[in-house]
Amino acid sequence: MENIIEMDPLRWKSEVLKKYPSKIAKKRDKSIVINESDIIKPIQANVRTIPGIITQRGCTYAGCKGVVLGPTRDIINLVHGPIGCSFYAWLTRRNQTKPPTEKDANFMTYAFSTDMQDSNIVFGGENKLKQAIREAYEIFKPKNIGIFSTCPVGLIGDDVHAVAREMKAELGINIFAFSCEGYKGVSQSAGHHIANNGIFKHVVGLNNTPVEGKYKVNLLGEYNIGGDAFELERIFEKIGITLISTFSGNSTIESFEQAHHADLNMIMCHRSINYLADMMEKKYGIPWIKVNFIGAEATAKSLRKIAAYFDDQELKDKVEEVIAKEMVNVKKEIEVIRPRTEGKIAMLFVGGSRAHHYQELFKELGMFTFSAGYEFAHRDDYEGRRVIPTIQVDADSRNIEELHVEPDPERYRPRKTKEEIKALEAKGLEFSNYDGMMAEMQKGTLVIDDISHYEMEKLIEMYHPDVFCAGIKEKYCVQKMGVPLKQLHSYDYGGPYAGFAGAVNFYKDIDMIVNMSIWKMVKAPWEAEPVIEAEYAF
Ligand code: CFM
Repeated sequence: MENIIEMDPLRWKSEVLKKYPSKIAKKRDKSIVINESDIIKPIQANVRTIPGIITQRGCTYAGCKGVVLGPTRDIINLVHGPIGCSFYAWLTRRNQTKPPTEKDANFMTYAFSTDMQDSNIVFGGENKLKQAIREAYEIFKPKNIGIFSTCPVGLIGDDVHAVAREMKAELGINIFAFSCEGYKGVSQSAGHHIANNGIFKHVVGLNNTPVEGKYKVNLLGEYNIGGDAFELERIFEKIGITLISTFSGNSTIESFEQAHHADLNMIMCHRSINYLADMMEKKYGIPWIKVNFIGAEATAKSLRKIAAYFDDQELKDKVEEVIAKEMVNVKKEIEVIRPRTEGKIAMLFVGGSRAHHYQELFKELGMFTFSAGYEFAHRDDYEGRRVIPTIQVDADSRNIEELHVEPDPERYRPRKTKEEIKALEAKGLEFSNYDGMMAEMQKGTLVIDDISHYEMEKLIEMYHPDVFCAGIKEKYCVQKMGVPLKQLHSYDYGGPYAGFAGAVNFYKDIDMIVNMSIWKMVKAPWEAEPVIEAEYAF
């Protein structure tokens, strides 16, 4: 493992801040933390991006339409707005889906848009939206239509919710709308929250037909990028766990309607979906636990948590049996690969949970994550949920509706008694908690929220990591500096990386990436040619 003292994160930080105008330096200072691990330091997160720093972030519409509802196949996700918003959200996130038969609804391959024009902006777009809904219904006969607002919709004041109500009555199918205008929050994170509220209000609980199964669960915050959900479904099936719904990888609205029958909610990506878990607990009495299926060891640990929760010997035995079987191949592969990846350095800058979860896989490869950060996560994703009561509510977060949820008079059913919960907690099972990323990172590592392009360049210049993980916007800039970039949003068309089979895929891909000799031949501009640097002096 690297000697972190020698890596001198303090020098990196002061060099970076020195370059900024003082006001910006002051602001960035709070978002760059040298980790302590034993004491968790506060980090500034979920605040407005500084214009011009070249953020990695996306918009609120992206978080609502693309991220949370995007992977659900039996709904027409109709974008109310200019065509670009729809075109650039058209399957670019690479989530996959598998309808059971060819006859089952799957609208994911389409892009639906009202294609707003200047005249709609001036005279209003509600009629065009109604027409689009009627047209979509006539052609596809969907059972559900979701309407997604883009920036101009909020600016001109189209009432998408009234249109949804009217069209729902006219067509007799479920139609609901999201006020998820791109500017609604400081990032896609606001869109997650808006999507959670909408699904909770308009979908969850609609179907009361009982669901068969001994161990009934929902998986929240798994989006089937690169087929991750398929691998997890395979594992659950082997064990005999009934997965009612996944929010929202390989999912259907139909399955969300029955989600309230589950006895346990598991949260994978805490950032994007914790609201739904909280609301389902309040309304229906379903407890939630944090899980992570990225990493073979992490997968085993999460499976054991499920078994501990149900506290059933048969399930515990089955879980152990499956882990033992699956680990045979994992161990065989990692033993060969690890000597080649051991001690190498990784950096991870991804949206809101992968920058944490993927550190598990790098650990298994013997690699060291020296720097990591989220694009848009909140302080709780860094520091743990205990800081939630202390997070300042600002104008931007106040903008997002907080639903008031009460126990359902007929359907609220505590899944465990208070005593049972206490006994499980005494055995180490944690409920409604997430400790965040910082607690798991080493002392002296660099945690950076909403990293700027300049900071990214500086990381590469000073540390030359063996692999940099981010997305397509960063990929080619980083690679031109001689450092391979692994996309952790789209997986560069690889994957799955979740579960046991996924871990092995990841080991192999990273082995190839960090040991490819081509990178030694690429020189960054500052290595290849002399650079003249100048500074203003006031
Ligand atoms: Fe959750 Fe995601 Fe992520 Fe995310 Fe995303 Fe994504 Fe992501 Mo891209 S829901 S926070 S908004 S794990 S699309 S599947 S990869 S930034 S780290």
